[in-house]
Amino acid sequence: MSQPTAAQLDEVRAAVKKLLHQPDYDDGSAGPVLVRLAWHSAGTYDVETKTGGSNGAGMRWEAEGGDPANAGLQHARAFLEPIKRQFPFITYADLWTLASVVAIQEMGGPVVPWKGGRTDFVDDSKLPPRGRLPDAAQGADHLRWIFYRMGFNDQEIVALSGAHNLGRCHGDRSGFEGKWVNNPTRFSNQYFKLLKAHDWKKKTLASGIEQFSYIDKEAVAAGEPVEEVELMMLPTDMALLADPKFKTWVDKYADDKDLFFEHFAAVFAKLLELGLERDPATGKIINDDNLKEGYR
Ligand code: ZEM
Repeated sequence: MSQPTAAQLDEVRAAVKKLLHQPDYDDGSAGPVLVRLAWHSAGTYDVETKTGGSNGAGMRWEAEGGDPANAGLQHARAFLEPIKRQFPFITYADLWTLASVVAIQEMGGPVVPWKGGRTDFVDDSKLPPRGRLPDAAQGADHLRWIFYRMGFNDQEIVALSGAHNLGRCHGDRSGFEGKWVNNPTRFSNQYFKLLKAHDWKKKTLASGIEQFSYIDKEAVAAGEPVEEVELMMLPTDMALLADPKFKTWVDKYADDKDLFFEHFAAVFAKLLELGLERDPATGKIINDDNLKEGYR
């Protein structure tokens, strides 16, 4: 099947923009969960075996979509389904990744370069195994183990983690609860600033899950409900502070929003391209088994 034209892709971008505003969902935007969908679609990549990655859109199958690590991402896929139906020329794998870069930009973030041409698996025979995505209950060693496997370095791990400016944790999805920043639908470097600024206290949820919490006591004294002003960090977020090499980058990104935006755009683009080899002249993907086998 031929690639969508630039004009067709602009129509898809416009449709994604329109869909972001969701007054009845979470904090009023589909943006954060769309970003997480793209991240989890790509973050299964393994440099050694060259398996996983955003190509194929494997989360449509139970083996990948039903991975507990992907709980909640059916909401993101459902948001995009009408767009897929309206614009059948775009593959799911392209749509999921394109939607994330549109969302990031619309939420005030950087322009992330995006390239298309991904195909969709026609069955579930090529899905990556479960267990390749990070576990938030772990520390710095685990982060390195997971992200080095994708081909990222320490600086890139910290830059990517800045996506936790967006969205929230849902008790019924990951077991963790709450948001990292006060305005979770606005992309910024606030996550790094707050990570450094506050005295984060360990908090054990009723489920027994441990996370970190900060409550703005002045706001509570001024009458704000605690649920509104409580912010959270995952154990893996705290690991960025505790590990001296990660901390260097937390400091830089907290101080310099432009640097963070520049690095985030580069590393998020790299994430979305994991596993794709392109012809440098045409940009066409040249290592896609789906294409070899005559799939679209
Ligand atoms: Zn997240 N992430 N993530 N992340 N993430 C959650 C939510 C979001 C980790 C993690 O366990 C969790 C990256 C890296 C890592 C987003 C983007 C990116 C949640 C809450 C958890 C538990 C899920 C829920 O309950 O709904 C861990 C351990 C990471 C290792 C560093 C990277 C990289 C991301 C993109 C570049 C986003 C946008 C959300 C918010 C989703 C939403 O629905 O609001």
